[in-house]
Amino acid sequence: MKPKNRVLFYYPKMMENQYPLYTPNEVLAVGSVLHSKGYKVDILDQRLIKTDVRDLGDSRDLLFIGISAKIGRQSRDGLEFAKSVNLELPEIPIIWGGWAPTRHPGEFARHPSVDCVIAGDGEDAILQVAEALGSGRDFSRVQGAVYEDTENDGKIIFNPPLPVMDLTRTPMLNYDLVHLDRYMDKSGRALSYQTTRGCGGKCSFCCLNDQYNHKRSIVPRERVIDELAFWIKKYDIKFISFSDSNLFANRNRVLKLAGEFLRRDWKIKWEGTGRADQLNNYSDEHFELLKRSGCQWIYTGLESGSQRILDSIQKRIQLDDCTELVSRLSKADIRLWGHMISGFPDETLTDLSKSIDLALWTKRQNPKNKITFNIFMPRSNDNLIKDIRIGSGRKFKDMELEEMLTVFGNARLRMPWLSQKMERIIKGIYFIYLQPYLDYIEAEGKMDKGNPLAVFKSFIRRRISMYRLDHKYYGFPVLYWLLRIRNRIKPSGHGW
Ligand code: B12
Ligand code: SF4
Repeated sequence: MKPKNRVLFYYPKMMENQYPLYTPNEVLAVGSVLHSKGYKVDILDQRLIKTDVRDLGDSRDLLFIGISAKIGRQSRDGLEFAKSVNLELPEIPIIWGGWAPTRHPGEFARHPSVDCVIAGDGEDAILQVAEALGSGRDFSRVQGAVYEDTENDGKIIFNPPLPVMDLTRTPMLNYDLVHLDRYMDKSGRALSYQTTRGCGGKCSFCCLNDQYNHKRSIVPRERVIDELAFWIKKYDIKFISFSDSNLFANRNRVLKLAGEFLRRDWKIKWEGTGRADQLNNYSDEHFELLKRSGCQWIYTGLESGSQRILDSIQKRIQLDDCTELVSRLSKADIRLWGHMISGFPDETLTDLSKSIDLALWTKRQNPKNKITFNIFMPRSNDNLIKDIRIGSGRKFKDMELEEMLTVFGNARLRMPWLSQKMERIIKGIYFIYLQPYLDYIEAEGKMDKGNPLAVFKSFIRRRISMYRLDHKYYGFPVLYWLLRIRNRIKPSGHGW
């Protein structure tokens, strides 16, 4: 019998109708390593085509299936697929990797649809997995592997952890492994590219440092340019989404990259993420250079409009840094995409009001700016997480993996570190009031088209949202109650 040398990576869906859609770099990173060593690699991106296990065809040459997942919907979708593989192709091992299994390795490893978890950067481990399975060995020599020892009462084995990957050692991402034509932004064909890992920040709510231990790993600048040049030419790429958590940390490096985009006359658009304090070290001329080189969006964690909260989450940023950045980017005509979080343990109504004011102010500075408002979730090693529950259900610490995964983004999530009133207000703002108001500022009057009943409903919802947020009045939450009742009768994605 021929040795099995095909590996299939399954990249689950994250949300409905995701757009723009960027390349699944998580599986491309590990797939490219295997491909460079002669394995045949297939990538099934569920955001493009929904795959049923029966579509997999002949599985005789299939060594294993790899699934990548972030917390929430992606993990849930991945598990559904893994269960169907278990039923139809029980002999195929399923290996999990990515941020969700990395943060909850024991819980994943205990699940019957998980044969092994790779916790951490997967480039080295994936080869060790392929070699182990190819030669009939178990995972005991795979660094970073977490798995159930079936011969030892199902004990979970945690192999020694993986170091942060040295990005000078990784092979070039092989975008030929996906259909690049299908990854699009408004400007055209798009790819996602990571030039660094890690961040250097110390924000208490962020899981990045648990993973990278404050270390950064960097792809040499010359290599970034060579690789981008190769793919831009090959596929006529029009948009690059840099997926570094902190692209703008090293100003000289970024300015040199932007200068090179201009010198080579690539005519691309691009976006990246940075911290407000570091971005303010760029001069207006620097912003102008970034704009000319195609910089369209800068993402930043504004987190809160309250200095007290910024201090308590160790953001190590002054509120003035955030407002200064918003003003300067508006002047430079670079759009800002601010991420904000609400529901921190010591957050008061006054802090929350300041955040809403900052969100609305940011939007008014440039209506094309975007604000994403998130609800605070404790990190998996945080004591707060143990006691959270959904409705009157079990505590997080007693939940099995599948139940645990329903917690994220669920309106029925109980947040015991907040008063009931504060929890209701935050959910009302997150699920009902803020988005229609922000959209309205962007579209200012152009929104009312289509079905008259839908127009009327959205008009009412918007008016109520605007009244509440402008007057900071959250009493008598009729919409909130109505949504809860409706979702009890007809459950929606957000739970309620
Ligand atoms: C870009 C990005 C996105 C993009 C999606 C990327 C895409 N392909 O389209 C968008 C914006 C859509 C997104 C969405 C979300 N994201 Co996001 N995202 C990122 C970001 C910035 C980069 C990811 C990336 O491209 N990495 C590049 C690859 C090469 O590296 P990697 O992901 O670390 O993968 C390595 C290992 O994890 C491992 N690995 C990965 N998959 C597999 C599979 C196998 C089989 C193996 C063996 C190994 C393995 O090997 C890889 C190479 O070493 C990261 C932060 C970061 N810097 O990593 C956050 C991050 C992953 N996202 C995060 C979060 C929270 C989310 C959301 C849940 C946010 C939200 N509230 O909705 C959603 C997910 C929606 C859902 N429920 O499914 C968290 C993860 C938290 C967690 N514990 O899962 C991160 C870490 C940000 C943070 N600091 O909190 N995200
Ligand atoms: S600056 Fe951003 S990526 Fe860095 S630790 Fe803080 S939240 Fe995480």
